[in-house]
Amino acid sequence: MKIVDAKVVVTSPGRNFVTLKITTDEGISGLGDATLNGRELSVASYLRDHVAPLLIGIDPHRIEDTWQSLYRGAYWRRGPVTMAAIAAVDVALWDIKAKAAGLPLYQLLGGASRERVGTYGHASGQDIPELFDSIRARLAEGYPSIRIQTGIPGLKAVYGVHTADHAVDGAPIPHQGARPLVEDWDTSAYLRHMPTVFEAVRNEFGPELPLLHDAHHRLTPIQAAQLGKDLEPYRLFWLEDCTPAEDQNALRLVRGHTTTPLAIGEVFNSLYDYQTLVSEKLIDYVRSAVTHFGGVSPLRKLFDFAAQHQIKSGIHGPEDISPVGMAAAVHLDLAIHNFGIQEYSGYTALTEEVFPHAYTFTSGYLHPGEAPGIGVELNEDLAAAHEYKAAYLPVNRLQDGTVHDW
Ligand code: KDG
Ligand code: MG
Repeated sequence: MKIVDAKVVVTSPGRNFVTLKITTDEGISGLGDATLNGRELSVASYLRDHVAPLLIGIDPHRIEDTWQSLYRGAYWRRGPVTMAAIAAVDVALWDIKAKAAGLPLYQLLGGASRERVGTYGHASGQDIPELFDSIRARLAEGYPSIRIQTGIPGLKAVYGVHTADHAVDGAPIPHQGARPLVEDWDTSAYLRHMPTVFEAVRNEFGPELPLLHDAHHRLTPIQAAQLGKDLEPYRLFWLEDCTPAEDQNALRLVRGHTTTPLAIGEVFNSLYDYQTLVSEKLIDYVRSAVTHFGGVSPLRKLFDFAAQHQIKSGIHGPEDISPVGMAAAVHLDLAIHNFGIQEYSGYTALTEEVFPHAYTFTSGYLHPGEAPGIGVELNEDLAAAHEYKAAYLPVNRLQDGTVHDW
């Protein structure tokens, strides 16, 4: 079998997605997700201009060799753009291999280690009553675990909380527009408020509901240690991204002070980003997505490394991972032994139409389905009808105007 075409499709059925479609001379094609929120066109160009020409004529079954040649052969290693592009190739080749074998991808990864894949959904509210309503809505949808985010008294817009009036500083509607929205932040107010939120949620919903929280890289190590200690009575499933992700040593300090479980890694793109964290058991869950970590091949290696240290998976899965990236994640989730949880917030109806898929979401649990490959199609006509629209993640500023981590 030989690759005869590698095509990049950028579509925006509500938000931007970058998809790679690799076609072979035997008529089998495979899809990979290369979406990088807010920097989509750079990955599209990397694939179109620098990777696609290298793929033509090669044997799609040589997944590891192709991965290594794209990684080592470019000389410039790692980084989100490179690794999202390599991820798309890797997943498209796994899709082709599994289709050629007539098997769903999870069978090639060792077969099912469980019957279904447990997820967590997102609940948020400007205040506690609104948060309670949102938790009730997620519970009604069947989610077994819930991430909670709230507004902070005195702040207008905070990560994870969707407001009707998101147009802070006159910026256009959320996500779409030529410039990012600006959110505001006050770490002391946040640190005072969060324990009261968890106390209220535990009082209302009881001790059993698994609760997660994302601090979105906003704390110093000692602030994170303080928050972890303050949240210990509420027995979180995990506290995510408590410090900026680049500094692995920061987690050593946090870990030394708190037993609140820690998750990190959605912005990582290499096994090397985890070397200290995993080998010193400084975290409990690895958060990387197939889409941003170079694909199924390296993520599988990360999970095996993590397993030696009793660390579990918690694959990143918000709406900016396309259904192609989500499908690849669900196959891995089903197959690996050290699965922890899968983030899943669903997609708009239009996105589901652009990417019809075999995976199912039933009462809070995902299953990859039995279609050969990863089990996702791309409706190219519908994709073409929804062109790329410039859209950016917000930036965060302290109340004196200083830029802070978002
Ligand atoms: O593109 C950035 C988002 O994926 C991120 O903000 C979502 O933190 C996130 C999460 O945990 O889903
Ligand atoms: Mg996160």
